[in-house]
Amino acid sequence: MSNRIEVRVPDIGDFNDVEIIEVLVEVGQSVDVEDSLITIETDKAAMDVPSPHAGTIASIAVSAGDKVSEGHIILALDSDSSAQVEELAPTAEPTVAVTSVSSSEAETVMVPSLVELKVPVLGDFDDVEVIEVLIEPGDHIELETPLLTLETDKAAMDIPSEVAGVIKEVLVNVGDRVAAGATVAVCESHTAQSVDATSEPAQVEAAAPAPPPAVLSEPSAATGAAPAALPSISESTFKLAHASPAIRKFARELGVDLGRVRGSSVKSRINKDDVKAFVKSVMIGGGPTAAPALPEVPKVDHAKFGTVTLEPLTRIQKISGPRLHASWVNIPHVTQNDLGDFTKTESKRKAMKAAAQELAIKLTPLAFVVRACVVALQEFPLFNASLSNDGKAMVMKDYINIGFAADTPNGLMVPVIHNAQSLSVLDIAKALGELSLKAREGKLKATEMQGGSFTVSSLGGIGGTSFTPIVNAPEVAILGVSRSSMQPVYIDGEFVPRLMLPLSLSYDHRVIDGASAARFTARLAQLVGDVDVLVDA
Ligand code: CAO
Repeated sequence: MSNRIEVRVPDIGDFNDVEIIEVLVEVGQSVDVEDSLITIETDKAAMDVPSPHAGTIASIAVSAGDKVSEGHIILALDSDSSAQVEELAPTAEPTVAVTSVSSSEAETVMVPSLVELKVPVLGDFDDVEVIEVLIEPGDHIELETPLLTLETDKAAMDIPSEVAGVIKEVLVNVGDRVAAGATVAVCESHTAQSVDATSEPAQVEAAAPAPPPAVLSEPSAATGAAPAALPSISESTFKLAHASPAIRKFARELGVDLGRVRGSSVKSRINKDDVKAFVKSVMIGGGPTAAPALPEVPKVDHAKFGTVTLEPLTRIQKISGPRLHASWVNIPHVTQNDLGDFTKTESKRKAMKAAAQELAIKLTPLAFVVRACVVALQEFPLFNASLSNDGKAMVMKDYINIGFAADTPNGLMVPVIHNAQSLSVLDIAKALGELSLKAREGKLKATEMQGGSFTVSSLGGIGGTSFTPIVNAPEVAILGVSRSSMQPVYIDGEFVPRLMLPLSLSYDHRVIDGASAARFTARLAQLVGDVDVLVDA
């Protein structure tokens, strides 16, 4: 004989007459504990009713479209031991989903127990940093629900739960370091146990249904607007997004392209709230985190047209590429071009060059340009500022830290000259030489590439007449310098030969308007020729 169990609608909060939108099982089907039986929908959310026992579906008492309330019989289930069907009134205990009665001596009940959730063996790693805690007390978790994200120097990994249940206590915080075996949380889990049916009836509990999912369509319902479609996932940008495996899975479930989501956690890592905020902003018709869908670049099988070889990107290219791309797609760029009369400054540079060389300093035009930028930035502090993370304010800085693009065998690097406001042209030239040497040798420290407030990209040693540098976000402006050349300039009624230096200022048009940029660039053009200010200041 089998043990027949009647499965009823569990406590579903304040809802009555809730519609069944899907019956997920059929007669004769085998189910495991926690397998979903039906999906019901309230006006706030859809939720699945899980099976409290393993067994075979004997009969189904409901159909899609039926309205049910707590205690309503859903179906009968034959579990392994002998039994007879007996209908029971719904229990008052909130988490009771089903009661079972057996004519035999023993019956199976779900008994709660506290389980310590521990960090598993982490391969070669121990003492690993917790970068995200994904659970909190009261959370209902399933088998494999991610609990934490850990980050080694090689990768981020999620620690999944080995049991289903309810989190009672969380024992770690972001920033803690853990090793294999460390207890991270305590979970109340329910395990099947045989009890004597002749003894006092045991409190029979099954896990309550999972909490309702976030009601993502609510905003559009509230505004009355038709929900917008989420842009499709671009695998190339999704792959590059800074997010843990759990968040990637969550994003895939919702169809969210992580490449478009702005991360608000440490190091701009994307968390669950960022994904929800992105969906919300798309649903209500766009917002700061919603970007229009980018068309995909066509994928071509180049080998079809001849022999090809693959050369992997360098580590620096892998880092700088996504950053440049992020700046390019997030910042509305405008480039303002101007020419500075560099004639007098070049004469001065030549005059100073030998003395500088004795100090082992290579004095190039760039040092004068950087010095001119410092003076201009002191006069126009907005160009030295950043937009705050929430996009609601400008972060004004009392320091001027000039980054400069350096071409190295491994790719583009941007060392930073800190506190350039207190450096002379010679000091700047010395810093340029030392930092670019370190960059080429791959010896820059992280701190020597951080904290920039304005960037200069000079291609003057190579050539060109102008170019569009990409703003080094979160900075708001960048100066491109091209090669100076002798040009006829009309002064006091006649053309005279002058050494003209091309300047190209790209700026973030969200925070800098065109007139300000033209004034800043014009002032800079004036300053690069004002040798007295540059050298004596
Ligand atoms: N006009 C004319 N000549 C210039 C010049 C300019 N604007 N800028 C530099 N020069 C000359 C220098 O005087 C030097 O000539 P001498 O050896 O005869 O004195 C020569 O060009 C080479 O200069 P340099 O490149 O060694 O030194 P620098 O200070 O100008 O630049 C650095 C240093 C690190 C910025 C440079 O080596 C570099 O890497 N540039 C590339 C930056 C880059 O890649 N930008 C693009 C970023 S976006 O992809």
